[in-house]
Amino acid sequence: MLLGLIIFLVTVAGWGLFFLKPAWFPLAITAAGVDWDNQFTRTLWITGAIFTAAQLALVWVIVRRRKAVTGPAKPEAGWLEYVWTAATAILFLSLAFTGSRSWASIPVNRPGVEVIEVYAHQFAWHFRYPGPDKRFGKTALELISDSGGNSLGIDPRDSRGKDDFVTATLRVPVGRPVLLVLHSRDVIHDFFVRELRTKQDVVPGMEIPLEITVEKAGQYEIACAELCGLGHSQMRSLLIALPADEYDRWKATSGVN
Ligand SMILES: [Cu+2]
Repeated sequence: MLLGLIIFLVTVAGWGLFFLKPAWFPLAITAAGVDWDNQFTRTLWITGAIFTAAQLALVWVIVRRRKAVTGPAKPEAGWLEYVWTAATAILFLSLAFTGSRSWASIPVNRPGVEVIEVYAHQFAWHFRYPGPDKRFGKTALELISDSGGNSLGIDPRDSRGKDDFVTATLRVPVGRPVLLVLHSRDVIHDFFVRELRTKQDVVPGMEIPLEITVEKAGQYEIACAELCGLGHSQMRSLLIALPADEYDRWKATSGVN
């Protein structure tokens, strides 16, 4: 009986956490993020209902067992096994299908989208903008010099890079897509912004594209979500989403930041 009570209380506590939401996600700031949240909520409602039904059935069985059951055991209902196995399979496949549809809606490498380069290294983030010519200058590993103020290894001989500028916070325009191209110069890092609902590994030797369209102005924390060394917990920056006209003004005046 005590066990039945404990199971019942655990179930009620589960409902409480779901409905009262003492701790929950911050609001999503992209259309894709809202879509994933809806998918998550749908999944939680369905699995929550099944969880509740299963827990209550368990409580019922525990309570009922106290009234001594005697007599010959009933034969098992084989068809029931088929029913719940098939129902579970259909349910999970439909959730996987709707989920994969919403994941597949992420755009990849569309032409004409503004590119911003993201550089991760132990233990900081840098962001490079191409300047008015909209082209990035070359970079080279051997040119990297933290003490010389060139932590990305930008090649000063490449004229395309003359107007590039590098910032310590990531500014993006609201309502306009930008393509982040992620680089790491040392170990694996992970670009994580809770409000984007996105975690993307940043792998040395690779250029990883990540398109985002932020719909809500504000400041959001960028954290590294891959344990990358002793300073990992300090590896943070800010994503600042500005109204598009303000962003354009900022960019126009940001040869030096
Ligand atoms: Cu890290």
